[in-house]
Amino acid sequence: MSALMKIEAVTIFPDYFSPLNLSLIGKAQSAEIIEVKIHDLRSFTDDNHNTVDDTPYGGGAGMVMLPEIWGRALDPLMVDGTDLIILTPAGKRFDQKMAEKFATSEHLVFACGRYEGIDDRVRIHYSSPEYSSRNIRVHEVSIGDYVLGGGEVASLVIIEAVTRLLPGVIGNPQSLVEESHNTEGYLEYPNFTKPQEWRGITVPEILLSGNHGEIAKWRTLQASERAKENG
Ligand code: 6GU
Repeated sequence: MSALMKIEAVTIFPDYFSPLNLSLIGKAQSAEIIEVKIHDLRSFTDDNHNTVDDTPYGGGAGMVMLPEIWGRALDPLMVDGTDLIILTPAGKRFDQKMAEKFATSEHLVFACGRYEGIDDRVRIHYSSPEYSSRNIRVHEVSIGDYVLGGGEVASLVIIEAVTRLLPGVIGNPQSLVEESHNTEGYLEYPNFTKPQEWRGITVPEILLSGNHGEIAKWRTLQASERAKENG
């Protein structure tokens, strides 16, 4: 039996997170494997316009999110053992290995900034010894080399990749075992199901042979062919 993982996100667009009530992640919530809580950053403002950003010191395009508002939102979430994930295109590239590491956390907090980002003092503050001594770690994470409008979709990507690794989320845990045998963490060979012939295309004969040794060899070869093509 594994402990409940708490997942929280702070965002100016809480509605972006409604897909978390669907499918595998929705079920993981019902099964109390994860608990999800979304916080509206604007609820921590105190001016009439609910301001969350301002122009950057030093000039330049875009707006930067205010550290004071972020501090108010994040302070109550920073319990011992928290992993604070700051989404930014300048962050460390998210991959399967990082998903596996986050899957061991008891508490993930996603700070979704707009793409120009959050005042860097927020990262600096929560990275200080006061927090690291309480087992609170800060991670700047990107999901790939392209620019999104904000961190919300990136957070959804990470939450889905992490949640499916938690015990009890995937119906057949053997699929996770097979994935983990692959260095990249996913199946790389092509798959086929019924019918044996579709639109004149037949399933490779070897897959019908029942010879599991030969099937494994064929799949390895196919995987390397595909890797060559897709780089
Ligand atoms: Cl985490 N944020 C933004 N704004 N753009 C991204 C990203 C994150 N990852 C890739 N592009």
